Formats: sequence, C-alpha cells, structure tokens
Amino acid sequence: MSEEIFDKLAQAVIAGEPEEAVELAKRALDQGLDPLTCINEGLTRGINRVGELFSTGEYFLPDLVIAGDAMNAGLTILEPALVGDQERETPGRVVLGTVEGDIHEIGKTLVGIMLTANGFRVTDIGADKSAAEFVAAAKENGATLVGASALLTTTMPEQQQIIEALEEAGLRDQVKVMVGGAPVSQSWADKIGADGYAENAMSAVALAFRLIDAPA
Ligand code: B1M
Repeated sequence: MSEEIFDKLAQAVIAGEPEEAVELAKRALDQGLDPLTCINEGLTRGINRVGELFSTGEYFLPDLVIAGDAMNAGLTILEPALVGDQERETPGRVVLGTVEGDIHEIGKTLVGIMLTANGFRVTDIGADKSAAEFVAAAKENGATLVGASALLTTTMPEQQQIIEALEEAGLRDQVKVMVGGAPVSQSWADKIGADGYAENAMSAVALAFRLIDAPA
C-alpha cells in the first residue's frame, strides 16, 4: 500500500505533474504515512531519476523545470506535516540559501526541512542570493550557522564569497559555515575555509549539531 503511493509520488515528479503530486501527498498524509519517508522514497527518488534521464539525454530542460515544480508542489504539502508541532528549544539559528547565480533550490529546501524537523530555527532566504544577502540575513536573525548550497560548478566560488563577506562584516567568529550541493566536496570546503561539508540532508543535520557543539 505505502510502496504503491511512494511509487506514484516518484512517478508524479518524473512525469512533471504538480497537481498529482499534491493529491498524492495529501492522500499519503490521510493514510497516516510518515511525511519524511514520502519525501525520501517518493519525491526524492523521482527527482533523482529525472537527473539520470537528463544526464543520458532522454530528458531536456523543460522536463527538469516541470519535474522541479512537481517536487516542490509535493513538498508544500509534506513539509508542514514534518515540522508541524515542534516547540522544542532550538539548538541553533540557521540562515540557509542557494548562492548567487544558482536557482537550484530543491536540495537546499530539503536541508532546511531536515534542520527544522530537528529543532533548528531556519531562515531560508531562497535561491540566487548574493553574499551580501547572506550576511544581512545572518545579522538580522542572529544566526549561529550559515548554510550555502551550490549545484553548479560555476557557482561554487560564491560559497567562498560568502565566507569572505562574513569576515569583512566581522561575523566570521560568531557563525559556522556549512556548504553543500552536488558538485561540492570536503576538499572544496577545506580549500575555501568552510567549517563543514555535508553530502545530503541527513548528514547536514549531524554536521550542524557537531558544528555548534550541541548533542543530537
Ligand atoms: Co539543473 N543542473 N540546471 N536544473 N539540475 C543539474 C545540477 C546538473 C547536474 C544536471 C546535469 O547536467 N546532469 C547540471 C549541473 C552541472 C554542473 O555544473 N556540475 C545542471 C545544469 C547544467 C543546469 C542549467 C545550467 C541548465 C541550462 O540552463 N543549460 C540550469 C542552471 C540555472 C541556474 O541555476 N542559473 C539548470 C536549471 C535547472 C532547473 C531550473 C530546470 C531545475 C531546478 C528546479 C528547482 O530547483 N526549482 C534543475 C534540476 C531539477 C536539476 C537536477 C535534475 C536535479 C537537482 C535536484 O533538485 N536534485 C540536477 C541533476 C542532478 O543533480 N541529478 C541538475 C535533488 C536534490 C534533492 O538533490 O540538489 O543535490 P541536491 O541536494 C542534495 C545534496 O546535494 C545536499 O543535500 C541535498 C539533499 O540530499 N545538499 C546540501 C544540497 N545543498 C546542500 C547544502 C548543505 C548541505 C547539503 O549545507 C548548506
């Protein structure tokens, strides 16, 4: 039963059907399914397949756009259910965004969802955000952690710009910087002086706890 709905959620993303994704997400919640499993086994599995189809030339840019829309549509239903009733004391305040010139937002959003689900107060500033916007948000929200996502090899250097901008603003010793995104690696994080790198949303949570020295 649950396997069937996960498959359908994945299929809605692969076929680029936002309305179907919303319907299925609502049905899954009505059936009492765990929203996080719906995201991981349904939506994420679907978008990963879309990436493979794009890599092999079977899908083109418009297919990516509508698949991204379907994934986000499903997330709008599942995300509130995931973070719904949490009133725990927060382990830290996070400012999270995708770097300037880069509009990929799905992975960053998932990281935010997972951090929120684990009690962090997350301010998601969105995609295509400049170093100055990261710094302003960090100041405004009293961030203890700044997370920068980059999905393009051409936009990875923006992560370094954010670190430098935090230094210039005199904030660098007050905030830890976490970087991630498909082309990003630990060695890149080391090279630019980031405090940590996470490969996926789950490891981003573990890293966040480690960086701010709080028990997970
Ligand atoms: Co684009 N795209 N895209 N794309 N896209 C990729 C990234 C690409 C790998 C596809 C390919 O060639 N196979 C390729 C990048 C190549 C490179 O530079 N290495 C690419 C390209 C080239 C482009 C364009 C340049 C295409 C063009 O215009 N010719 C263009 C760029 C536009 C721009 O940003 N300026 C473009 C556009 C788009 C769409 C708009 C159509 C759409 C995005 C829709 C949206 O976000 N609203 C899109 C999509 C959907 C993809 C793929 C298919 C999927 C990305 C995704 O959402 N993955 C992608 C191929 C792929 O990755 N398989 C591709 C699912 C998501 C859950 O994973 O984002 O990796 P991911 O996030 C993971 C981890 O990386 C990590 O945790 C997440 C959850 O596990 N993580 C973090 C991410 N951020 C983190 C931050 C952290 C920690 C962990 O701490 C702060």
